[in-house]
Amino acid sequence: MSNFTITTFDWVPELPRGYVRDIRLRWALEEAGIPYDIELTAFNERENTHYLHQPFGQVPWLSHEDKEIFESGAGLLYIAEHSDELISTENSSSVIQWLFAALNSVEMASLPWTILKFSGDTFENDGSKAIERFLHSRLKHMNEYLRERNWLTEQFSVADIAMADVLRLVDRFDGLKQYSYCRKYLEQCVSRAAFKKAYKEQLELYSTVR
Ligand SMILES: N[C@@H](CCC(=O)N[C@@H](CS)C(=O)NCC(=O)O)C(=O)O
Repeated sequence: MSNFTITTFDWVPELPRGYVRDIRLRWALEEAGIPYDIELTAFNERENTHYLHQPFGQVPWLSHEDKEIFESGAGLLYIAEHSDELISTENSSSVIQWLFAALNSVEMASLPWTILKFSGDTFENDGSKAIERFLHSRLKHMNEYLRERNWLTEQFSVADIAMADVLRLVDRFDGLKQYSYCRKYLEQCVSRAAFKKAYKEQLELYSTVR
């Protein structure tokens, strides 16, 4: 099998290091035991060709054989198709629905909140308060769902990779304080060897390249 390649930025500011979404693909490939290469694309001066791979000028994208996939969620599904570890035929619809829930129900609420946090907002105006309420309305239900569960579906899957990565960013800004089951779930996810390796290697990349 020819190698998978993940393309990510050649540099990012300090704050997002460890949180660049290539980590989702690294993590999945590590879980699956599939070898992969990392290629770099310029962060500061995005070349026109970047948009041929990722129409929004973002990262990551995944390349394999004659295929190229942008959107980390699509990349996760593609990797799952090449591994029995990350999606099983009996529960694929359940994994797919939870992968979408991670990106379309939870990350949809968490991302505006983390952008406000990144920018130092103090959550005093009505707009910010509404975004905070939106996030908590999602976390409240996630916490309940995770009360009796180790993983989103019967076994660890790409949906857990997406959900854990979404929750990780919320946790970074202490947003999971009141959600003990979310915290326990996240802890279980990030204590996996595959995550630790993916995380370490992303940090190493940004500490050595410029
Ligand atoms: N929905 C996209 C989001 C990708 C994304 O936000 N990538 C960030 C890095 S984690 C990025 O490229 N940021 C730079 C930018 O938006 O210009 C995915 O999941 O792949």
